[in-house]
Amino acid sequence: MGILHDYWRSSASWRVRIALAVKGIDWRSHSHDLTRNEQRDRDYLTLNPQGLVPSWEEPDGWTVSQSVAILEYFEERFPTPALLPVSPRARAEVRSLVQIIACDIHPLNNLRVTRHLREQWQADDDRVNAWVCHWMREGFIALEERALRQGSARHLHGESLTLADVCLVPQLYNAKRFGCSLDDFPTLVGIGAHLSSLTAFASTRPESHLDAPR
Ligand SMILES: N[C@@H](CCC(=O)N[C@@H](CS)C(=O)NCC(=O)O)C(=O)O
Repeated sequence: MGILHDYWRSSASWRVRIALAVKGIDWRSHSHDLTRNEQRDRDYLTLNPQGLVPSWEEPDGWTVSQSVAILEYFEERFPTPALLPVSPRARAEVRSLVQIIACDIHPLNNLRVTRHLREQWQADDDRVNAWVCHWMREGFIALEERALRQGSARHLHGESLTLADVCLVPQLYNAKRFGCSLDDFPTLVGIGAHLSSLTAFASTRPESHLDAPR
């Protein structure tokens, strides 16, 4: 059985948990408490020198980090049900949506970035939240427009579930967590509501994680 090194509230880890559920892959969690900096423990750094979750570890010890690399690996190794469309153009479009979230929104709002803002630049909670919501908004403006243009009320791309949806829901969760307004993003909110009702999303949500505080 594979091991997902994760943390209950990590949105990058949640992406992977959703894909595991969609594809019916057996796994267990090894949780690293980010509030206690356990992602920087020596043992974990030997697995992932970057000291971030998630990482995916297979029974023979082979390990890969970076949520999108893990998602793409699952796609190749367990192709059905597919989370990428068939045509090269559609695949590129889905990957473009994924990268808006995974490359251009999430990294700017990550714990190590917000910690740096606090420690090096004396940002208080209000300033940190303003920073987070600014970058969230920038990305969501583009995603909302893309969602409107393609016209589905249930998915970020086309009429079936894709990696773009897998990345969207955890990012919307982050927006709510930081108190960022979603008023200007009704299409994204609607898509998020539909997706959140699906078992693969509902069963893997942060609050359902075994290590979430009760
Ligand atoms: N690009 C990475 C981002 C991973 C990442 O930033 N993970 C966060 C949790 S969502 C983390 O481990 N933060 C710990 C820290 O910033 O020290 C991925 O997609 O896996």
